[in-house]
Amino acid sequence: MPAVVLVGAQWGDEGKGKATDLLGSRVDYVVKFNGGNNAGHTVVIGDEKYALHLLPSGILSPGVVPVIANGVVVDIDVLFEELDALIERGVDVSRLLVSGSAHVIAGYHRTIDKVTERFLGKRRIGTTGRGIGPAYADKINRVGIRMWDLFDEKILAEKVEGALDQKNHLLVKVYNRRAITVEETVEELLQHAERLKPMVTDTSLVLNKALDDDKTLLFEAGQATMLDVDHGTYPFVTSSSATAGGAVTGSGIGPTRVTGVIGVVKAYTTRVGEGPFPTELFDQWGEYLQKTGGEFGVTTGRARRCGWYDSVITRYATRVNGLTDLVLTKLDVLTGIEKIPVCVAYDVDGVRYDEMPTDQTAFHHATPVYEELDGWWEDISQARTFDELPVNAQRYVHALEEMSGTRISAIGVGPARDATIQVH
Ligand code: 2SA
Ligand code: GDP
Ligand code: MG
Repeated sequence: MPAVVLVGAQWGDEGKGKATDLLGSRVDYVVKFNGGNNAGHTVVIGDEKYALHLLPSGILSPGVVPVIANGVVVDIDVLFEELDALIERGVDVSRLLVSGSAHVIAGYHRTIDKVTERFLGKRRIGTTGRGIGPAYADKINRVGIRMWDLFDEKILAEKVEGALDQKNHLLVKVYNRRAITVEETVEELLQHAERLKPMVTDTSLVLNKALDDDKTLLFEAGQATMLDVDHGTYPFVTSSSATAGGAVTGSGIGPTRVTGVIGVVKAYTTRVGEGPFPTELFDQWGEYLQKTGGEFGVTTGRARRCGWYDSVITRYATRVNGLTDLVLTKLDVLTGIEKIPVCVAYDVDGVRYDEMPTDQTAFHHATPVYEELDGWWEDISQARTFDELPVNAQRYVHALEEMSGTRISAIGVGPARDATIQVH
């Protein structure tokens, strides 16, 4: 009964969508346990390219049961937009299950997300503007709306009233916006309630039964370790638990049932949104990685910030997630660079740090200590075994493996499903 968690080891967009899709043929359930439609996962199957946001990437694998678990925040309009777009492309989405305990993103969450960012000015987080933070804030503040609430109009109206109480005060008095009415929100939320009803269930019960029946489960994280609300670069993080522990609270399975944790890591580093990033490049190499790697946000289209590989981050991700394996992606993007710098430690005001400083002031002051590895010139996009990689590419992989302390079990050499080298 394997239950494997797949997480991003950096700041997101490591290629979790592709990795999930690859494992899709071997699993029975793919579970999204955190975040919402802030995520952007790209899956390339033959000539077809899919960009998934709210739906788990496993929805593209025939026979897999995709699950949106309790830890997710759901924008119902987006859910149906995404489902309809997939149906139009011939994808069978009929097995989707949604947790009744998942929280709802309402129009007021999107509004508050946007006005807060504007209000913060240069202290802004650089959110995706999808209402994620305000929806989680309501959850923690115990004024959230859950899926179950949509099926009792009286309860829903009461809860919406409670949720709007303080928000309207803030919107009108602080942000100079109009008040949002209970009626318009209830109407918005009930729009798809009937269509939603058959999908909504106790997904914790479903998943535990599946484990009892020896089914295989894959838990697909949105965002990544460095964006985790506890373990990331707070406050420049998302509002959910994007690390492996989040799979447990976010789905209602016990920690003893998790059998493996895969970290997905890019052969270099990217970040979208604000916040510290020690290996960020501001020269032609940053531009080179951005262009060659096609580094643009899948949800917002924003250009991603780019930098060299940072092994301090991967060591940290190994530790806080308990990683058992790494999937290294985008190795092909590094082809043609004579010397590839890799960050092995930080210098913080003259002091060397081999481990991640969790004191954010120190992290903001961290400058990378680089080691240079020899590059390769051969096109590696057609390599399908480790031996087919040029010696220097093999050395690069082994060096990363050693620095992170986790074995690299697969290597991505292109966006397509088959552009992958299985190592273990
Ligand atoms: P939010 O909207 O509250 O979750 O934003 C908070 C921070 O989390 C970052 N974040 C992301 N970082 C990388 N990729 C994400 N998904 C999209 C993608 C992003 C896009 O796949 O490209 O299209 O811009 C994602 N989602 C959230 C965000 O940038 C903030 O730093
Ligand atoms: P996710 O959020 O972690 O699922 O990643 P994204 O889909 O946001 O971004 C990863 C991007 O890299 C997508 O455009 C993928 O198609 C692409 N990709 C994934 N693996 C590889 C790889 O090994 N090589 C190349 N060149 N592209 C890859
Ligand atoms: Mg992404």
